[in-house]
Amino acid sequence: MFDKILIANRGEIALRVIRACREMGIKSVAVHSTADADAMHVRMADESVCIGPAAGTDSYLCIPAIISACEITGAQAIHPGYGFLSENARFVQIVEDHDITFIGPTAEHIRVMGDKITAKDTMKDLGVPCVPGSDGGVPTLEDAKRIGDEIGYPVIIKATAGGGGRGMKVAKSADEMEQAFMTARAEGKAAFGNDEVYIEKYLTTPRHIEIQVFGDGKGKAVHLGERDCSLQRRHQKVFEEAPGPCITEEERARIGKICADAVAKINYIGAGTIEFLYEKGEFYFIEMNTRLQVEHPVTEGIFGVDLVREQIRVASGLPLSFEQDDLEINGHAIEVRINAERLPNFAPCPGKVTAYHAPGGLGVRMDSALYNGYSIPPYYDSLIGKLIVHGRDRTEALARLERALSELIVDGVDTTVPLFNQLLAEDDIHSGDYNIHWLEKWLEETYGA
Ligand code: MV4
Repeated sequence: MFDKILIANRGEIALRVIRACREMGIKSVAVHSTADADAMHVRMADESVCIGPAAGTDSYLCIPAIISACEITGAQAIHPGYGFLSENARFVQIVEDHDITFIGPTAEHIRVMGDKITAKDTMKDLGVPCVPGSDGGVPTLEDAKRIGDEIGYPVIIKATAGGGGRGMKVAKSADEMEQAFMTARAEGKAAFGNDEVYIEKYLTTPRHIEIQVFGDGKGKAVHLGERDCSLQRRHQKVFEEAPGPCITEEERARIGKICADAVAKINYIGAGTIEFLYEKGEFYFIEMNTRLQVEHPVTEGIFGVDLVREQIRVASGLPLSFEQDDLEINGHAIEVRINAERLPNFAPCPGKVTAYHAPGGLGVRMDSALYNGYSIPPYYDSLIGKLIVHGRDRTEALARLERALSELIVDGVDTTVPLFNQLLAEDDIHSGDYNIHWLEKWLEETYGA
């Protein structure tokens, strides 16, 4: 086992990893920008190193500075958290070339899953159900039109290097194909330097269901059920839950086994998430994320496992601490993302937090790096906390969420908390009757366009 791990991240996820390290008797090294000198992750780690100026590109994304911090402190492994360098295959290769262990998948798996066409090809070969569409890239407009006629409209054109909804265009009919195809290509080129696109049947009202998988890198893997992350605004998740309100035990077992078998077969190591669209009882693979996700705590809540601990274990060569048959779902968990943003436009709202009080009590977990008097810097993501509640069933979890939100105090900045109070008054939220378009429609009806 490692005796020192460097965390190449900030905020609540850096704390999350430091906590796992401390419970495992592993020393932690925080890295930080000049803007984060007073950040909680710096205070909570055993050691810290300043790696550059405020801008993320000059600090948390600066590979040479992070490698140097590892060498100076003698850290044997790097945990990347989410975002920043967590899915950067070149970074992983450099880390390994310096005889440092990357706590996550191999550079090759990150590369394969980072390109959506090779990801889909790989998953299809492994027996994972995919959205019907082009087999691979679509080089010309003529090809695109032929495929559109074959699979039937509406279709969606996606940039292979895309993500977060960028480089994605819907064509409702053949006469929209030229515009959609050209725009998707141009956006892929502009945003990612890659104009390769592929085409899928456009599913009109799916839910976003993602399966948590975990591999030991030696041909063994398990699944930890699904999360429903359909409540999103502009591809930013705001509310996530596990288990999915519409998924049966049989469906979970079936799709879960398909996913676990798939990642076992490629000797996948560490945490991964296989994303699906779910419509009319069918799962359709869209993408795989090769990192620990923001919403991992809802899975931890219902299975009672520490996913970061397992990441560290498998990275050091140990087996997972459980097998598939040991895993059993206990109750229901919900996470809401608390962002320093002003409603209704979700405009970032950095600034000084004049008062902070975290909720507590049975079934309440608050993952946040806030403290009284902390100044939220304007340079990074606006996520300032995740409130995760657990109950014996969904009804209890929703009541607990409402109760915990009533205890939370964040003064001095605007947050997304009022949004959650309003959502908790909606029948569709209580019945679980929502899809990927529900929140944007609701925001439009509630606040106007
Ligand atoms: C789709 C789709 C409908 N049909 N693919 C959006 C981000 C990217 N990860 C995939 N996305 C979608 N792919 C097909 N074939 C609808 C979306 C989509 C979406 C997916 C998940 C969660 C929220 C979404 C919001 C808009 C569109």
